[in-house]
Amino acid sequence: MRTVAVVPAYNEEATVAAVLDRLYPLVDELVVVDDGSTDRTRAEVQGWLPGHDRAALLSFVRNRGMSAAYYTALGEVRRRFQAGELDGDDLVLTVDADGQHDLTALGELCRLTVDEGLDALLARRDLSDYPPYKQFGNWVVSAWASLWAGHRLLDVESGYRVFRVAAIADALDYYRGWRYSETVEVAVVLCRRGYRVRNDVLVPVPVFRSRTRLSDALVDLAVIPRAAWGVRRARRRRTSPRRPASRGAGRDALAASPAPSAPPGSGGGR
Ligand SMILES: Nc1nc2c(ncn2[C@@H]2O[C@H](COP(=O)(O)OP(=O)(O)OP(=O)(O)O)[C@@H](O)[C@H]2O)c(=O)[nH]1
Ligand SMILES: [Mg+2]
Repeated sequence: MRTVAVVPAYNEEATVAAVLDRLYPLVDELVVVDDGSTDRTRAEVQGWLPGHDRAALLSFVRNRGMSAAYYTALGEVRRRFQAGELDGDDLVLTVDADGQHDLTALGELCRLTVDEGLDALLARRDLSDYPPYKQFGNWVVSAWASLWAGHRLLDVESGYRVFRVAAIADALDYYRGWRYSETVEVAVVLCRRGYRVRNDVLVPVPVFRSRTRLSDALVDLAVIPRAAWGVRRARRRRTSPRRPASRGAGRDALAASPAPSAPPGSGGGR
């Protein structure tokens, strides 16, 4: 089982190299996505890369948002999975570049994912030291997401996550994400697709830093129903006898492919 870490970074010159230093020994591969940073983030990563041959840097010329950074890196994971370079049971880990995620918990998160046969473990950040408005916002978004996911989610905005490769590759067909919405969309999509998701494992948060705004929470609230409906619409299309043979053929081929991307409960899961 391989582990591939994805680290989106936007203007994180102060912390990114230290995060990569700590993360590198814990994983098999590491991909940093520099999201068009305007500070020295890219230079920091480029300076760090020599001697770390299991790591790679993807760079955007201009800032495209956290969701685009994730989508690009995870799309590459899906491509490698489809090419047979990664196994469906390999793990993808996502970690912020700002030092907000306590990496001493990473081994335990991976162990739980494997031992419990989970498709995704979204670590629940201990936000008790965060301001009340931030905790309340997180609670509202998580409660709203739970409603649409049909599964209790306790910190749906968490970017500290472990995914089984086959599950995340499948989920990419159902969302794209905008600004910060990738985290909430992928959680809802995975639950609606019937994957085994946990979001209750509490991890400490070593540093307080928050750049998200009220408008980001509003975007998240708006896209959650869209993510749930996207899964439902795709299911309908796939079962509809009136669907023209050529429409959506590529996606159908992926969903109909045997075991790896089929969710549990549909007959092809682990
Ligand atoms: N803010 C921001 N972060 C980005 C962007 N693109 C990539 N990132 C990275 O995405 C990760 C998450 O961003 P944060 O701003 O920490 O967001 P968060 O941790 O979900 O939210 P908070 O709990 O408010 O900190 C960090 O590693 C960022 O560097 C972007 O366009 N804006
Ligand atoms: Mg963060």
